[in-house]
Amino acid sequence: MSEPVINRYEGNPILTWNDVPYPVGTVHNAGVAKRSGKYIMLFRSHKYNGRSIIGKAVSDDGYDFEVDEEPFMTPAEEGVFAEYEAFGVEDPRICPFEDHYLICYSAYSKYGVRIGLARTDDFETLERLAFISQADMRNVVIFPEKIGGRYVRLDRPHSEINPWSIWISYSTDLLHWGESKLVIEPLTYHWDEMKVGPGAPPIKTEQGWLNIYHGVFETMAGAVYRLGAALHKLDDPSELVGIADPWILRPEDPWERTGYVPNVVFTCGTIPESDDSVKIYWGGADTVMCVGTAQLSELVQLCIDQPRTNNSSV
Ligand code: BMA
Repeated sequence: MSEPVINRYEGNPILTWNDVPYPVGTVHNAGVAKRSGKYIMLFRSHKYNGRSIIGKAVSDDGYDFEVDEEPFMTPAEEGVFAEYEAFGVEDPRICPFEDHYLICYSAYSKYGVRIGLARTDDFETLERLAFISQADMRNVVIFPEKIGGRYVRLDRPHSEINPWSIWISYSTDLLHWGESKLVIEPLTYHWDEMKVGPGAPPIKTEQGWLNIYHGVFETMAGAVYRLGAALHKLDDPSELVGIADPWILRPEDPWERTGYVPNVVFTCGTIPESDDSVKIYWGGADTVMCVGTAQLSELVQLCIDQPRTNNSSV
């Protein structure tokens, strides 16, 4: 079985800390959106004190990005947001919803990591709306439309008992979430046996919601982060059509295998195009940004034709 459902762009890495006009040590785990024909990337960077901020870069073609002179989002300086963002803001996911872009980001503080929700219409100004989880929660993506009259999200609470898994939650106002239910568990002695988490916001296809997620396997040389694909039912995404058995991307290029955290490919965003192709963006080794393309129909078919046969973690 071959894995090249994703074709790496020959110009990778497409963005590094050298492209950033203010002092940072990394450029990774970026959310992406397409607005008025331009590709907007919100990327995470470590400052020289090890804490993270979010920068913005813009491109005409999705490959060649230019970074703004100043960071897009830094920890809030007052109020409740300041208290819970004191250690940094990380891993933004841009979730298009009607005329807005909802941004789910990880807020770190001495209390742990929780999810902040912000909104922008133009990527010039940003409005923080609320924290939409307690600690400890990471990796939240909001579906691009209401399902059954409610907002829906995939999320990833931490648990000491169950391996870290992908859950689904619902809301009527975007701010209060509940009715949470586990949907994808890591699978024992599989490439994602240690933990899984949502990656990019789900993509609507005729056969279901395509969820490109990350899975982690612990080795003698540390954890390896890869990407996988799952297909959720359109009218009830708590039900799965199938979870592809093989991974769709693994650390392979030198800048994915070595860097700040070795052996990591980690996605926070994709751009589905009108011709069935999808641009998938990922951080390499928590250090640089990369991109590749895949055919949406191939990813969907992989979930249907090569599903896991056993979905239990034990
Ligand atoms: C996860 C998150 C990501 C990071 C990954 C690999 O737990 O912290 O931001 O990319 O680890 O280090």
